[in-house]
Formats: sequence, C-alpha cells, structure tokens
Amino acid sequence: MKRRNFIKNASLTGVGLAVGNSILGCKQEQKEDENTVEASTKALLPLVIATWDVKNATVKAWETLQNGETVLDAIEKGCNVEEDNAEGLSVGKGGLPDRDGNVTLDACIMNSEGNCGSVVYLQNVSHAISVARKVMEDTPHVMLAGKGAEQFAYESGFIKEDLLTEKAKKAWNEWKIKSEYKPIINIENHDTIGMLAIDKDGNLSGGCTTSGLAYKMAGRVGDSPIIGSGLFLDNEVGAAVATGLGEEVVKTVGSFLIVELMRQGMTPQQACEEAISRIIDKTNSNYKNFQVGYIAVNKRGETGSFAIHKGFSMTKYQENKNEKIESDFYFKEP
Ligand code: SD4
Repeated sequence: MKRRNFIKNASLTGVGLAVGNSILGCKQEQKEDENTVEASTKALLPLVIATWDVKNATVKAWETLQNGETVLDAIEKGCNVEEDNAEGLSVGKGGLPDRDGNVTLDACIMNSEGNCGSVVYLQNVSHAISVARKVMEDTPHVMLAGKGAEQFAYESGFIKEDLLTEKAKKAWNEWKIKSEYKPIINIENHDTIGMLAIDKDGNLSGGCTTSGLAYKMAGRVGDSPIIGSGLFLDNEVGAAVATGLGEEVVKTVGSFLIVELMRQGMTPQQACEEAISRIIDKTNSNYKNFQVGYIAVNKRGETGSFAIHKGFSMTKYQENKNEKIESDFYFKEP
C-alpha cells in the first residue's frame, strides 16, 4: 500500500491522523492534504527513539544521521553504544548470562526496503546487531543461530571476546545461591535496546539487541531477534519494537501487530496500548508478574509508548532535543 492510501485510511477510521477530508475529496483537495502532511512530517524529521534511558545511544544515532550516513547506519551505531557498555547488564558485553553462566545474545535489524537480518544465541561477539546486519546484507538468509552465527561473525571479521564481565559473574554467583527463576519486571533503568529511526526523507530503519532474560534456560531465545515480535517496520506505515518478557511478545506477535494497527489508522500510542491489552487479555492476572513495553513511530514522526507496569521509558531525539520520556502504563494500583 502506498503512503497516500495509508494517510487516506487513517482519516477514514476517524482516529489518528487529522489530514482533512480525503474521503470523497477531489484531486485538488487530496493534493493539498498531502502537501500539508508532507510539510508537517518534514518538521518532525529526522527522529530517533529507543527503549529505556539510553541517551548516549540516541546521540550516536542522531550524529550518524547528521553526518549524512544512512538511517540503517544510525541504528547500527546507536545500538553498538549499548552493546559496548559493559556496565549495562542486559545488552552485548556485560549482559547477564544464562543459568549455566553463558552470555548469549539475540539481535535483529530491518531496513526501509523491508529486508531483515537476525542472530540468535550468539556467543563471544559483542556487536550482535552488526552481525545481524551482515546476515541481512551478505547472506541469502534472514536468521543465523548459535555456532553458525558465531562462525559467520568470525569469517566477517568480528573479534572473539569474553562477554561475561566480573560484575555479571558476581550477579550470577549470587543468583545461584537460590537459583530462583522469576520473570523480572524492570531490571534497571535500561535494558534490551530497541531503536527506531527515520531520516529526513521519511525512510525508516530499526534494530533490537539484547542478552535476553537473565538466568534463562540454556538455548532459550526471546522475542528480540524474531522479526514481527521484537521488531517490525513497514516503510509505508511505521515501526515498533518491544522490550520485556519475550515469551509474551512472541505469543501476540507484538511489533507486527502495532504496525498493522497503525496501518488501519491508529496512532502509535493507541497501537501500543492495544498491543499491551492483547497480552493482558490473554494472561488473566498473571501480567502482574512481568513487564512488557513497546515503543512505536509512524511515517509522520509521531511516536508512542506503553507498558504493563510503571518504570518503562523511551528516549527520543528530535528537533535537537534528546530526552527521556516516562511511559504510561496499564497496571495502576488503586
Ligand atoms: C527477551 N525481550 O529476551 C527480551 C528481554 C528484554 O527487557 O527485553 N528485557 O525476552
């Protein structure tokens, strides 16, 4: 579907984009509408958003766009910042390990042509998002897993490194005393990084990179490398990315759902809220024990975010302002 039809549908549903009367409109009116949309869109772009408080990552992505590099470069370089951050316990180097002490990474990336690449259960290579990009660009495949992904990374020039830092090892050793596995609501003030960006011409890219849930079972793969669940974008409509308990995101194909809801006319905010409510409906009251958060952006540069619980945030870099925005959430205790 062309962008024009997306805009037209939005006004037909009566929610989302106020683009005037394109329902029966004559060609002239439609052209004026498009010009208005075009002008307001331009004002909002470029734009970078990311899950959690990751201002260093969004700065990097923004600078990459300002340097005239592609929106895909911006996503990759922005995500690399958190993958390199050994202090962060949930992405790349320094990520918390599985129950056996192995740090295993999941990541995926998508470009404006709808191409995608992903790695699952990748070990010993910190820039999982960059390996995912290589899978997209240099192989006939979309997804590489485990040993094959690691082997491919070395063949592509990535360096082998130990991803288990002393800090993460200490946390794992402490966890082993009780070995209690519980889904975690918000580990810290940032977590899996999901990033979405639009360049000044309105082209989208997105990425998602994580070490997954702490102390997961060996071999466990979450939503983050699964196109449609952890991340999805359609350059004609918008993009969405998830964080939190991946199993619940996979069951509702959350990011794809959000993009499809935006295609039908919902705003990014409405679409994120609806995707969270699908999880709530499916899990009865169990949702009280885990967190899921979504962020989304539509083609016009409008954004939204929503989570089950308090504590989720989004970082947004737009119009030279890089800010953390607290997300609204579903579960409000009386
Ligand atoms: C996963 N969605 O592996 C990831 C983990 C995450 O905040 O996002 N934690 O399920």
